[in-house]
Amino acid sequence: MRKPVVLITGAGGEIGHGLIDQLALQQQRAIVTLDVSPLDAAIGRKVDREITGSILDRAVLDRILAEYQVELVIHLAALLSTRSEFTPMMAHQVNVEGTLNLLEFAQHEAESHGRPVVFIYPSSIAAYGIPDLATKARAGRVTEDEWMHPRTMYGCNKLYCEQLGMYYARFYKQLAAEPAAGKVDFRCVRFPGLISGLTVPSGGTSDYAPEMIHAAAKGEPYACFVRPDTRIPFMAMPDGVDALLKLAAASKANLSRTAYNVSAFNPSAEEVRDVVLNAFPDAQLTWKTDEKRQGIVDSWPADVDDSAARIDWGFAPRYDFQRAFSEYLIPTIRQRYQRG
Ligand code: AKB
Repeated sequence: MRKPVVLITGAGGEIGHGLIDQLALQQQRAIVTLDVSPLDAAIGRKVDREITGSILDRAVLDRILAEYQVELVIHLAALLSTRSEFTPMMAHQVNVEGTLNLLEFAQHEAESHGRPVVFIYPSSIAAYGIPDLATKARAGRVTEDEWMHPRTMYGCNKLYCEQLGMYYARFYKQLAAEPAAGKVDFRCVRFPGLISGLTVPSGGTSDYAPEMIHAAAKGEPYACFVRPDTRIPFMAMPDGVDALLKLAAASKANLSRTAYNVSAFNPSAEEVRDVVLNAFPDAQLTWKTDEKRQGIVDSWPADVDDSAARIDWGFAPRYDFQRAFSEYLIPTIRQRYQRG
């Protein structure tokens, strides 16, 4: 008898750390993880099975299909926006072909055990593309169906995979003799910049905010690569993890869409620097704009309308800007570096 599980891909990444902690506390399903790198021991010991392998390796997915009854897929494996700009073909392979492999996997799992598989997919504000700063200012709080003209490979990947997920959920093999759609219950959040106290940021263009905090806590100088007036939406990682779990547990009847905006606060880069300096007065935080990365962040919205998530499945972030820093980020990151 195959044991029901939740499969987490990219489990060793920034979201995975907090997610595994929460899933282990919930104890609703056994936890199986798939990542190209071994997990940190702190989270590895909380999972039931840790598989080191690639989402591009279909033989690995076939083995998981044979061994487990996967009821929930949380697909975190991805190359983020900055890294994807340096390796666009690899980004397409991992972000798109890897996601397609997982959607096929979920389809076969659902066909095998006869119940839909909930597929949770973290998209991003990178799916948006606003042409210039004047338009960004006029656009204000962007809804899910506006400005979907991404300017990065990562944003293109995320937007296309949102559409792929909807295809599997609603139209998969629509010309077949037997209906095959509806077995993958695809659900997606468009994350803002996520800031974690537990992990060091890697490869994102929104990473200037967490990089600032980590550098200040380590006593290292940091030159912020965006202008002081740069403004995009952010969220503390615990709220990001809670959003994924809340969407996964939501009744499908309440979901009016497959992709939802979520956000919590949208400070300027200067406001982030001010709150970090307040916590670390000796921090050496300067400005050195990288015009190319600035262009990416300027194409992302200053804020998003997340009312659909709040209405449909009760999204409600715990941390506003001040609390995110005073109660979570500063104490967690300070402790991280005091431990050494
Ligand atoms: C990135 O910067 O690439 C990510 C994102 C905004 O999705 N953090």
